[in-house]
Amino acid sequence: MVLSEQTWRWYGPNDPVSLADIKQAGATGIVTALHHIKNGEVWTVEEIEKRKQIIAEAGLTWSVVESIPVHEFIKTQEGNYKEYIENYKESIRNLAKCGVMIVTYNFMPVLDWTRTDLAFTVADGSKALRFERAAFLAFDLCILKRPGAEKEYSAEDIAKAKAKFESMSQAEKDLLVRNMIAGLPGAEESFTLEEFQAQLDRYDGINEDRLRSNLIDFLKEIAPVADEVGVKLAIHPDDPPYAILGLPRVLSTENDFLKLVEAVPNTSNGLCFCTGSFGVRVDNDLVKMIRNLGDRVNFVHLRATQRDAEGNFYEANHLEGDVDMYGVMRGLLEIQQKRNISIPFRPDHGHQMIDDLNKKTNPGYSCIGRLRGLAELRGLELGIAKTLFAN
Ligand code: DNO
Repeated sequence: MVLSEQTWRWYGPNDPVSLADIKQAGATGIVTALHHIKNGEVWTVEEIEKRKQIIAEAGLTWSVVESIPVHEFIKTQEGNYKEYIENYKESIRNLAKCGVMIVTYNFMPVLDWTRTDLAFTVADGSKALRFERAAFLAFDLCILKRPGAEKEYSAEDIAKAKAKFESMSQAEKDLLVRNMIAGLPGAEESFTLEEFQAQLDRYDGINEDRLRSNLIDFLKEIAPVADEVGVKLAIHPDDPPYAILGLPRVLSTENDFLKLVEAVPNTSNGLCFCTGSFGVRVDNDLVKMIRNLGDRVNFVHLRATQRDAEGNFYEANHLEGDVDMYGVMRGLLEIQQKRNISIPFRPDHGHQMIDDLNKKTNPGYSCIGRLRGLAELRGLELGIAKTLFAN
């Protein structure tokens, strides 16, 4: 019987959640990145070894990189992007030399994940991350005032944006701007409003097809290197999984991923199956997806989102919300038996709760909420595994 490797995202030595805490949470693998190295530069063997050592001293293993960021110039194919691709290959080779064999990345233009509210109080008093569509519209139409944005929305949406904007205090508006563009944990960039608009402008003339073909070009370069050294790649889906702010998106559905595999069939070309990101779309059937894409799933993020009819969603407890976590876990277990390998998962995000409510934490990455998530997910996995695949 093959079970998942249970991992935990750690932001490095400055993370308020320590390696000792993670050990007590029961995870064995660490998911981390060298955030101090500038986006686009090579991760040297020396720097990788240093980090690996710190993790090993705590009795843990660096199992997954999340993420080597993809430089914006690679996404738009401008400037010295070829040099950045060469650097990326070098980082992959160096990680392999150190035995760190799974590399997560994403290809979302400008922003990594996006939320409007980082402290949404749910019924039990804990705090969750939330995407409120009206606030998002207010940001786009009334704060950023993105040129041409009104043409992309219905009259109803525009009215919604105005009503929301007018109901907000200055402090609430400032907070919304910060949440949107100041960089959530793991995002490598943060911007002022002017810088942000300038970044959006770089994508003028880059539609979905063009972005996809740039991604395929990038993969055609890095996948053969990853194949050669035995590294598995794991692209993270778009979060939220649809176009925002006039920017194209290319990894929001099963079909999006299949297009990548068709263009770049290399064995290293794989997916980070994130239930929280994919799960925001009603048309993404997660249980079907994990079964269909299972051969290419190299890493898994488990969390549940709760949608409503207005296009809002918040992050529910791991076993609640719209995600059929039982079905996904069962699918994950089946592919692990079939492939006879242990696939790492991590409890993705968690509510800020109990003592963490009084601490300064990384949004989504406080300790106790993820501890609850890991415990629930681990129990779910073991329960299904013992029932279906005992011995
Ligand atoms: C959010 C995360 C993202 C993700 C990156 C992968 O919590 O899931 O930051 O790590 O998009 O490159």
